[in-house]
Amino acid sequence: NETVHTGSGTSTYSGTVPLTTTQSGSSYTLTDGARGGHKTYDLNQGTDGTGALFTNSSDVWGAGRQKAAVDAHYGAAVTWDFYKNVLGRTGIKGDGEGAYSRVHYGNGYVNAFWDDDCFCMTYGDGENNANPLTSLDVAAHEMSHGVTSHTANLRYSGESGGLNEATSDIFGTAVEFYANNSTDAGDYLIGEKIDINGDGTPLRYMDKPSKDGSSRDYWSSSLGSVDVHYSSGPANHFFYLLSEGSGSKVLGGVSYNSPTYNNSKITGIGRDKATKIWYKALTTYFTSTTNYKAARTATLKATADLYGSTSNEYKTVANTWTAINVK
Ligand code: ASN
Ligand code: ZN
Ligand code: CA
Repeated sequence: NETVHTGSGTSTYSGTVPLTTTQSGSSYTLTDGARGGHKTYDLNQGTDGTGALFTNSSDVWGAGRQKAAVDAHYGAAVTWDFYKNVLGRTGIKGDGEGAYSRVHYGNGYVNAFWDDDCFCMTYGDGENNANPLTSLDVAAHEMSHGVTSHTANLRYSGESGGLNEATSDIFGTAVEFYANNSTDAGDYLIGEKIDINGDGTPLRYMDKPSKDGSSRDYWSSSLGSVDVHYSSGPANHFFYLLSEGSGSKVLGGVSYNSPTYNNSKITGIGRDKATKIWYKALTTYFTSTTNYKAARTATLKATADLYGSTSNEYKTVANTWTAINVK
């Protein structure tokens, strides 16, 4: 008889976390029976198939190869809970079906990815297999690619590709704040835990995306020709400005300083409203070819639906697009 259990695990990046597991005979597996049966597998440095389902003799996890799996299994659960409890979406497709995670992909593989074909997310172990790419914001970023695929299906190139990437950064960040984990309380940085640059700096910054050396802060006519992980910059910047406003701010010990294209001053409407506006736009008005200009129109429609077209929220959304040079 298989039963749903709450175990616990020592993660790589989020401290000690609860894990939803399944008891099978005298052992336990990383199978989340409360979230569509989401499973976590060990690829053991392989690059195809599912490898082995994580199995343990007790419900206390985190030794050796399990450590990255704890992050991945926890990240999928928190992301599931965020979509369900904050946005009213049950599972990636909204139908309650779980996905699965694969950890220890390849050798020294410095990436993580979502794949529509397997309906699964996969994590490398990073340089020298020393820093798995399993932090909570990265897990939520990858799982959110699944949500985008099954909603607006933003084409992964040009401006729509940048909006696709930004959608994953936006919800990855919203999940981190939602989790309010003691070692991972939430910030507007992406991948700050995985040390992908080897010097402790994050992969991306939402307050001022150009701090990474490649991302754009503002829309321009050349935006569609840059890599989608850099053309996401203006939309990430939009989300930061809409949530927190322009100028300097210290939040949870992190300093932010967010400029505007027209030197306008934006007063944020808060992250929760910004998150709901983006999600409503994504699931109601974005299409596979939505570009930045169309995203402005779509989020304004979403804001009118949620808060009315004479609301402060509506005016702030309009002013914030203008502040990243989308008119
Ligand atoms: N980690 C990357 C991402 O999710 C993989 C890719 O380039 N698609 O964006
Ligand atoms: Zn991505
Ligand atoms: Ca983060």
